[in-house]
Amino acid sequence: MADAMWLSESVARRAASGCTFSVDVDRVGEDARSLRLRDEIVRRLGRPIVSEAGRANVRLVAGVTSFDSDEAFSIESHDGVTVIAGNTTAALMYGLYGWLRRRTLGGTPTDGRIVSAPDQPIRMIDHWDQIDGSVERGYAGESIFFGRPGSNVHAEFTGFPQRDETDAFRGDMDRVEAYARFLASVGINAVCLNNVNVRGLATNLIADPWLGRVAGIARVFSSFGVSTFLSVNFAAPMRIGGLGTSDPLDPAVRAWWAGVADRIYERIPDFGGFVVKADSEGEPGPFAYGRTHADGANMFAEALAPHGGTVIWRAFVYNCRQDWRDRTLDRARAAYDHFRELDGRFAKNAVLQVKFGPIDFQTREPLSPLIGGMSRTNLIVEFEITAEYLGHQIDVNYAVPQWLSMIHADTGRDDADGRPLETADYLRDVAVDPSRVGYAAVGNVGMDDNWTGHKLAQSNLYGYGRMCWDGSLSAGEIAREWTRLTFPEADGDARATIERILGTSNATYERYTAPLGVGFMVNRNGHYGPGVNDYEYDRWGTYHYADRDGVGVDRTVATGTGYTGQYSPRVAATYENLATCPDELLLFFHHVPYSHVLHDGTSVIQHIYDTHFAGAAAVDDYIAQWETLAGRIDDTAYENVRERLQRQRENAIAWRDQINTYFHRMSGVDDAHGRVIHR
Ligand code: GCW
Repeated sequence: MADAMWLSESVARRAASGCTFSVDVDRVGEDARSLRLRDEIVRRLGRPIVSEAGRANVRLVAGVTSFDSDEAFSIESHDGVTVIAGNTTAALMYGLYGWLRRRTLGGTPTDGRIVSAPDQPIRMIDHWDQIDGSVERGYAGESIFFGRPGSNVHAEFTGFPQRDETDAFRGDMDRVEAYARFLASVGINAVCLNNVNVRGLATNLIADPWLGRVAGIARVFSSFGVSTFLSVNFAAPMRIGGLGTSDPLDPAVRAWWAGVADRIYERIPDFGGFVVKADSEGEPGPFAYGRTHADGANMFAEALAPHGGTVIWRAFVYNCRQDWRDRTLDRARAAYDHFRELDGRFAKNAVLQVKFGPIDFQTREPLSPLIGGMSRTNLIVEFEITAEYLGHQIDVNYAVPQWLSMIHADTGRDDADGRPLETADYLRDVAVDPSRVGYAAVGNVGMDDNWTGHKLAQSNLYGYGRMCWDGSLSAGEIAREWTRLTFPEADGDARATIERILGTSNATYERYTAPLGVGFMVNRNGHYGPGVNDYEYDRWGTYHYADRDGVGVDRTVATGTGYTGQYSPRVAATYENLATCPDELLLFFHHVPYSHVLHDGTSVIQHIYDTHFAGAAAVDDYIAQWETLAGRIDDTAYENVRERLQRQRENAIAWRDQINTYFHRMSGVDDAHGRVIHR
């Protein structure tokens, strides 16, 4: 039986104990959702629903507020009666979970009113799940949606053998339902089921017979207010449609996609739309026909528009056949170079999805210059919850501090009153359709008992959802909430220990891995563990250029690749100038000698040694702190993290020693404190 994530049934029941509910959703015609809402109260909370509101002490009322948002809710309590109100049943679901969370955290005033509305209209999880049951960059077991044809994994979870070899679906709808509940409970409202690399039979998910199975999953999500998207293959008209071209301006191709969309919406009336990775890392796209990304995106937009659907077009486009010998090439420039000139040319129901940084979800990157560079385009900022570059859910890494720093970063643009716009507000400012902007993140769950492999990695999924809803929360507040909801049995000290580990974990990981924003010194392909030169002479465009004198990538306008020039003058000046460039991004923007002195007075080489020793030592400290929790938290969670911390320790030592030795050999400079650096 799978482990519960936050707000387990027993915790939720405790929060609702003694309450009687009434549900008034008559003015909202969303039957599946109101059934679900009632079911959540009766079955999950074990509480009765009474027909007369006057006899209930918790009253859920839809359709009576004047909120702008159909997802906003209010919770108002007076004299022992609580009214949860919103425009729609989905809003009531958020309200119910918000109320349960507040009750559990001890934050519900007995008298008073709170109103809560989401910061971002699109709050999405992208799955990189494949129909053979594997998950690209997944570290928590097989896909919760798809199962390997022919494997008995499928039979084990459904209780019946697969009907035929082409049935790629796992069919474990209890798991899907539990997942949908977790997502709804933190306010996620969209999910894409399959990997953006749409290979082989996955191309067929948009058509019968598989579409029917997709619809079954979509119905569960929809009942929780979550709409379903599919990733599609740009070349599908040729691969499965029998056409001789996939040219986005060809009328037959457009008609084919329109037909696909029509059939999907017959089955899934609230289908979200398509996610497309095109002309990226070998995936097909409009370039084959001399067309632009806007031509490609707008073709899908046209097919989806009659149904209210959205196409999400990824901006992760770069030359992955780069020649390392050519130092003028710079992968960081790619997204801006490709998409800036297309600003204003995307349809109203098209959204450009931009990774938060210009490279690829590294431990430290600046905000992508496209976020700030566009002025008339719907944008989604993309994050990666699955810990591809952040320790594979073996190393503890609560990444919320990093993501928050991205949504609060200065985009370099100003609002009408001349105040700098942070990411969240900027998205609204440049939207063509303000209901079509937001955040997406690659999910981190799988079939592992605890969903995320590392118990503490659940905090990232939770934290991402909370951040999408309320960007004003701090990383510490989110960690506190998650710890309390997840370890209800733990005493205050135990919880403080867990929060301390979470709160420092992202910085710790950064310390023992690649220094000062240089990035990508990872093991080739797998991306776990050190591989200082694994990408140095390769085609992927991610280099550190270390030599005997110095290290880093010169991305300045004055002497480098000119990348800094993609930012607005204010932001560009900060990065261009060695004196103002933040130390943590120094090697991202500049090639400097090892003797270069950082703002804290340490040289670059000494900083590398210091942080690598400190990072590895912090892991020993985590182990000692964790061991104090034995018997004070759930045993399974305790053992899971204890085991992962041992593996993290090995990883941290490998990083520390390889990085320190590499830079010692390169620079010939000894550690000022005489610690062991292997020769
Ligand atoms: O970081 C890279 C990953 C690929 C991924 C790609 C992307 C889905 O290594 O596995 O492919 O990003 O975002 O498209």
